[in-house]
Amino acid sequence: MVLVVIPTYNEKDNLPDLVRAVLAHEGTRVMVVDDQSPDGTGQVADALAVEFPGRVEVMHRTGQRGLGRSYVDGLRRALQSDATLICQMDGDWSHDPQYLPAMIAACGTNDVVIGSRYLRGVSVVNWPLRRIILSTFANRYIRAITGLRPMDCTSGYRCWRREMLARLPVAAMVSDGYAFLVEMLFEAHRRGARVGEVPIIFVERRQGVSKLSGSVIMESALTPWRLRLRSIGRSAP
Ligand SMILES: Nc1nc2c(ncn2[C@@H]2O[C@H](COP(=O)(O)OP(=O)(O)OP(=O)(O)O)[C@@H](O)[C@H]2O)c(=O)[nH]1
Ligand SMILES: [Mg+2]
Repeated sequence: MVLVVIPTYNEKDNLPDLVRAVLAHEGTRVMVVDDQSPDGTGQVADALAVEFPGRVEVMHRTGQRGLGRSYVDGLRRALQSDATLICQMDGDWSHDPQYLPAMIAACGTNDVVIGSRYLRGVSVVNWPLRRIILSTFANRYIRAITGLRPMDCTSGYRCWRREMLARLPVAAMVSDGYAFLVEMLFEAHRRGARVGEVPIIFVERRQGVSKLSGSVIMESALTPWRLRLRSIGRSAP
């Protein structure tokens, strides 16, 4: 069974079609991790759970909201299920479910597979030039400082082999946003994970608003250095 974890914050217009598109692939289930979205995404997700019994689960988070925290909670709960593969995907259609079969197949020879925007040049649609430059620069920067090899270390579209994910100290991770994604990959790399990449075409969100903020960018700039120091300080368990 493949469990797809989708963190959501104000994605009510995107979620129903997205969940249906994921579930169209045999052997998949969905876990929506909602942070009490003011737009009622949580209720939309509950309705989907009723519509697809046993295939859609909803986690309603309370307390401090955040993408990294939602991943921590969602992935830990996912590890309690019997899923053999655990995927993470944004809820805004930037990560098209059509790529799931290729990513799942690539998990045959990899411990984690990234849905990558930068394998064949830049495959991003509807991003302003400055955001493309920021993202490609960020990836070069991350590779240079951390020693990670993938072309897209900040993609949130990933498929993990359960055993690999279970070895990561997910609960101990402190960063949020993109930095959290880099930290996960870094911890996997330190543990000898085979990291694969599958090309995707990333399309900027159709509806809703972006949550990219200055503090997210600042955290992303500092995290690679923190990870590098960590790898000098101690070896991975
Ligand atoms: N649970 C939860 N999900 C979040 C939070 N912030 C963002 N998300 C979700 O995480 C995914 C990625 O967030 P986005 O806002 O799309 O981030 P982005 O892709 O960098 O920015 P966009 O340009 O808006 O697409 C989406 O599914 C969001 O709904 C949060 O605080 N909590
Ligand atoms: Mg997005």
